[in-house]
Amino acid sequence: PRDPAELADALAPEAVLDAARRRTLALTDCLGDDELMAQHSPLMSPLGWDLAHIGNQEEIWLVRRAGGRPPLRPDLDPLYDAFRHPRADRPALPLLKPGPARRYLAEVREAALEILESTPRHADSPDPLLRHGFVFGMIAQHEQQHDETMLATHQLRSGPPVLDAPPPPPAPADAAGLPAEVLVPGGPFTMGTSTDPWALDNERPAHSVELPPFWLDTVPVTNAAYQDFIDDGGYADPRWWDPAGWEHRIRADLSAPQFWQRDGAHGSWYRRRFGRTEPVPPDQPVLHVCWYEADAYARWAGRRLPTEAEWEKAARHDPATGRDTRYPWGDDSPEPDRAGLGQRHLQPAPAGSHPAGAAPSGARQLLGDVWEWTASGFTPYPGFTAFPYREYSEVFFPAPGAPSPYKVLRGGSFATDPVACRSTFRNWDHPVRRQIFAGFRTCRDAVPADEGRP
Ligand code: AVJ
Ligand code: FE
Repeated sequence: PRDPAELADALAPEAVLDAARRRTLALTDCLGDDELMAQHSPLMSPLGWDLAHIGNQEEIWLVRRAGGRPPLRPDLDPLYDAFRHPRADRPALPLLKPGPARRYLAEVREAALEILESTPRHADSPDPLLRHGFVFGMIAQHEQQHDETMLATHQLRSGPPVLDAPPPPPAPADAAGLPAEVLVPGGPFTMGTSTDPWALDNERPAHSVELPPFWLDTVPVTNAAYQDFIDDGGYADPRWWDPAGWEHRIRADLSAPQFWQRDGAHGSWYRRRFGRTEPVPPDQPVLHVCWYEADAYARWAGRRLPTEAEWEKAARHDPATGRDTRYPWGDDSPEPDRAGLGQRHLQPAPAGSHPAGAAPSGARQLLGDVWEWTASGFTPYPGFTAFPYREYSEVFFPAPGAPSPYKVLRGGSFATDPVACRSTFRNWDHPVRRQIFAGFRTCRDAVPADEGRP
């Protein structure tokens, strides 16, 4: 649906809150208490911290703010405030053990559902938090975002596997014959949104952006293509690297995507995935590369990363109708045949999958499978206002005119839930980060003679 009210109805707060909770429990019920309270990487919280933080945010926003009820556990606020304690310090805090944390989440959820039932959520509600049920959608998205983070923690964990999911279907028959790149015609499009009922503050407001035409990879860069970069000495040649990226590549001794290992100096590549070692599938999008690696690959290929605006235009603008839609394929919801989302598979689908989710240009997999690094830093749109809390986005923006220390990622991954994914959604991370489920695609400027070509 296009109409914000219809969309808000379709989004169904109770169903998305319930789906988030089922995922949260699946990611935490599979481990014992010691493992839940251990830190598997200094970059990540113990899973038990994420668990209670999810409940604490829900208490703050749904029980106290939306419901106007007195606090259930005000003593937990400082423990689960992400800004008060760096991740590395969290294991030493007097955190709730998993049993009490699960009971706390259930108690908060019971209250939240009562509040949901008794709270009017119409479009002209005097409280902007309640309009179209925004705050319920915000909390469902928050829980799903942590579920993706928790899945990244699982990937970093060592020890026997505890998660399993069926493999994605093989690539469709036409995948091998797709053109390498598609043309995105020049002209204006609407970036961001002022009407999407559950869009977060950094996606707002809508504004027109004019772009020259460009050619975009039809699919994300694959493991096979990335191996060509490795085999061609890409990691040994500073010409391809951003100067800060080269310094990082030396210091961190990068030589392949994270979790890859080779069978001898010239043997086949294997990867570790949720506790199992398997051959690297050549036709899947490359995963677990940092921004510097993506940027170096693009330069080696004679191309560049798309800007955030280019990515969004490719993912929502239809030149035939002039409309800017919620998803690459239009405004209908992300069914499984359109996008690899929601942790249904614990790996990306092969490049060229999901023809039903193609963009008007023919580009595939803009949504789902792997987050895509863009060339852009994370900065506010013109007219940005923090809503409802500064710590979601605003504190990550640089001072006006200063460069951002973060790079924007777009499109979501196999680990992202549909409720937390749309063509306007913005994610960001440090350019050195590799544990997130990120890959990339490349692009190049079109020359005027290209316009009008298919
Ligand atoms: C938007 C994914 C960068 O995980 O740091 C979770 C989402 N914000 N709790 C993050 C978030 C507050 C955020 N990212
Ligand atoms: Fe959070």
